[in-house]
Amino acid sequence: MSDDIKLDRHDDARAILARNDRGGYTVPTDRLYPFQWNWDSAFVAMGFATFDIDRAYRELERLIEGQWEDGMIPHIVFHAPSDTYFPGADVWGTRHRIPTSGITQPPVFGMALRFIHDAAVAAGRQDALERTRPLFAAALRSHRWWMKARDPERRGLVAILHPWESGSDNSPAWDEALARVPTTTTTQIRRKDTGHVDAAMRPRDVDYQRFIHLVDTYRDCGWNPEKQWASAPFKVADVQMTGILARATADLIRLAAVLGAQDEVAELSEMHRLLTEGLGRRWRDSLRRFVSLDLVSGEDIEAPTQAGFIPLVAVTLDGQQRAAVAAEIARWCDGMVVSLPSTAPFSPAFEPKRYWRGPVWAVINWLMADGLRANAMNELAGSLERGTVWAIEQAGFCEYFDPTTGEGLGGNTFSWTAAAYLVLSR
Ligand code: 9WN
Repeated sequence: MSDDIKLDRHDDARAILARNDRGGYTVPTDRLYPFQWNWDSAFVAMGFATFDIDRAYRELERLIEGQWEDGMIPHIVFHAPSDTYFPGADVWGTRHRIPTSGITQPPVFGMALRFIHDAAVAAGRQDALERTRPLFAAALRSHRWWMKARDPERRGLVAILHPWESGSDNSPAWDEALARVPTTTTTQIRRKDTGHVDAAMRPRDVDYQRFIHLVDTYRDCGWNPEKQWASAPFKVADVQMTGILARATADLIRLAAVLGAQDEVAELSEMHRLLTEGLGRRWRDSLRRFVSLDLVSGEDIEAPTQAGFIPLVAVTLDGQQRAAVAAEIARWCDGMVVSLPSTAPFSPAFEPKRYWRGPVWAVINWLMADGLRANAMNELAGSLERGTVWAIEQAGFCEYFDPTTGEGLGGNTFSWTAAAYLVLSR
């Protein structure tokens, strides 16, 4: 790695964010994803915070324009029409004043808010508290929604009702649970993604049939959370989602303290206790990682995906667990040009070019490095960060990378890859 030419791409990264700016919010990339996506925007906001605090706050402010009355922050906010993406606003049929999708995505929002607040304070911004306060209120409402709507049985684990919610759409983690979902749809499927990107790097048609079957089902529930919970044919208590929620909750506790919101500190601390205890019960010694729970079958989901390590952002491992995680990650990285593959290369499900079934994602490495560092595994964290920066410098700001070759894949000029570069190469 050290023999390659080192390229400084900070200016390029900022230029990508500027180019994908649509007026205070950032699209993930032009055409392929022409709206505001929830967790993309949270990562992007942190990227902005490295050089433009106002714009960082603005990204989150625009995202919560889509927040529902019940507190959910939708996974897509359709601020302006575009016909280059399927499924568009008409398919979702939701009733918010700005059209949105009807499902959510990982709540990186709380993490981003703390990151931006700290950056604002470090920059000596007098208006930091004033800017942070309403966003904190929105984040708190969304965390309450998560606990109520997605952990009604109080397991200390939040569930996804659609693979798109996980952000890891066609991960092998969902294969068994998704196989139970019928392929019939009332909505006509008109994929646009495969017109922008090679179909071999995208989810398959049968995945889309099931994705849209789920959208049809929940739209028929009028997007009511209780009805959806009762009729969901796909329901997974996801350790990646829960890990991010728990970590964001810890970040909100810190912000609540700074804002002098004592009742909220207590409320969030209870939430945090529930979630970290829930995660603790999902650790498996034999697999050397955490496992999600299929709430329809009651079975552990053992497919080896990156999700198994994400709880490190929220939980403190003991010495034995740390050694186990280090050994398991080394096994996944063995022989790879770029790590961490999103599916273990020794798994039969591994496909190095197909979306969430193998490729490396910069924002996943960002979370991984964060979690490893929080667990005092600094060397491994540094190596994942350097590997990510190197991959971007060699291949560009691609959506994801082939771990076996380092080739850049999917969409180009990707906002969250640019944000990851800005943050990880600081
Ligand atoms: C569906 C925008 C999003 C990311 C997801 C990624 C992909 C959408 C799609 O793109 O999902 O939400 O149409 O494939 O899987 O993580 O937020 O970049």
